[in-house]
Amino acid sequence: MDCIFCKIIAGEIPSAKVYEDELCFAFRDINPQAPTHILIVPKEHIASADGISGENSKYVSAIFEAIPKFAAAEGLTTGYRVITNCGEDACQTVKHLHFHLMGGKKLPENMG
Ligand code: DGP
Repeated sequence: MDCIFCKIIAGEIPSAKVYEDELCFAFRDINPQAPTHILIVPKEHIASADGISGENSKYVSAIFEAIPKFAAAEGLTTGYRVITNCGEDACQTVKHLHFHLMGGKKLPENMG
């Protein structure tokens, strides 16, 4: 499958890795929108939030269990934002489910 995030997980494309376990992989966004901008992805290819089901939701649980640990490690004591873009209207550019963890500054209130 020609998926850039699958290639990052496999180590075929370099990334600034933050964390990895058997279910999820986290790395720094190549085009950061905030001082901390980490992408957390499931190790199984799921195309978007629209593909989450009872069969694969363990990946999403693992990601959301890891997020507070990343936030603490990054010193995001005054808050952070977690978003996922799903599909064309949300401008999803990489078709592998990913959650953006952003913080380290006051983020804009308006999200579109
Ligand atoms: P989205 O619009 O939600 O699909 O965001 C995709 C994000 O992925 C975007 O913020 C840039 C990031 N990205 C794309 N290609 C690469 C890459 O090769 N390496 C890294 N680290 N990030 C990437």
